[in-house]
Amino acid sequence: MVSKGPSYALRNKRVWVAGDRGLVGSALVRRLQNEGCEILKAPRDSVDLRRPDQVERWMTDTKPQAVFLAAARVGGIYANDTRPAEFIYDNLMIQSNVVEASRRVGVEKLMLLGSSCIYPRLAPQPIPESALLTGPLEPTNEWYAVAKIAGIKLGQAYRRQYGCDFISVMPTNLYGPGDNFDLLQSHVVPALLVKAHAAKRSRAPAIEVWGTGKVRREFLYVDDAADGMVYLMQNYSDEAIVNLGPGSDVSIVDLVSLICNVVGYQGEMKFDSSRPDGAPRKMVDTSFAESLGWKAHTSLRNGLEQTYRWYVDNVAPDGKRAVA
Ligand code: GFB
Repeated sequence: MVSKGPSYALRNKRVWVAGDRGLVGSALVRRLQNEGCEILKAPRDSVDLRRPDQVERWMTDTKPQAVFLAAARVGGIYANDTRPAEFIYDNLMIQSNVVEASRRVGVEKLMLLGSSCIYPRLAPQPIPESALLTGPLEPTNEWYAVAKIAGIKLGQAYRRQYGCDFISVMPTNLYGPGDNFDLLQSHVVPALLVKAHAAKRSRAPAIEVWGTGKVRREFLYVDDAADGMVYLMQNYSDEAIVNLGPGSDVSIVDLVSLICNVVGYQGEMKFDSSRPDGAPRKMVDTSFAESLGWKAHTSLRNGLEQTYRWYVDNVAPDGKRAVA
């Protein structure tokens, strides 16, 4: 039986969002604005989270009481597959340094962020938290997954040996404002928004879609993810990991159709089967998070519309920022 643990209010606390400029970190900063806490952000030029001395100095100086570890080396299927050393080394170092320094400076509560790719490639669907370490990983992201599994185990070990209140959440594929729209680094949602937008502007007859388009993914809007993380930080305290997702998935073909509809592009899809598909499916079982009192609420269409608007306003070469 998992205990819910006492409520941990963030009000008036010093809360460090590690990775505040990333997709998840920036959403956490937006969400935490409602909690009446002091949000700490580490300066990028002087705090390299891969360096233990720099992390410990920053935490000793700033004394955070709560930490969201949203900093990570992340990327889509191509980036994961082609830069395995960075994905395993950077993530192992960032997690180890922040977890150990959190123990040393007496952080009251810390949340580690994992990913649904920690589960076996052929896990039962929807994937329960108990599927962790029950089978082989998806090869295109095993380096990242191994690092994230080590992060989970690190948090659990510190809870057992030192009594640290460290918890871990496993979100599904995330998307939203602040995402990375570089085609060689990005995940499928930002990549297809960029491609559909460019094809619409140039009146191209088709856009390129990697793989077969038959695999399925579950997409969680990043502001929902941040809401779930803040909720669990305040209401959950135990060793077991917690899945976060909207509770439904979609094939890549259907996702791309929806993206084209949101962008207003009416051309064809051209599938590049020389590119990998990755895992056939990875939809998580969210019943544990629901039993703790949290549920996502943004529909995929609504989330894509908001993400597209943000892309046009902030990143697109022909967008407002470029014009201003
Ligand atoms: O989002 P994505 O890169 O990550 O790819 P994964 C999802 C699916 O979309 C794959 C297909 O089947 C891709 O082949 N896809 C189609 C595309 N067109 C494109 C495109 O233009 N760009 C991209 N990126 N994909 C990641 C992991 O896997 O999921 C990470 O590599 C992380 O470790 C993340 O866990 C959540 O879902 O396949």
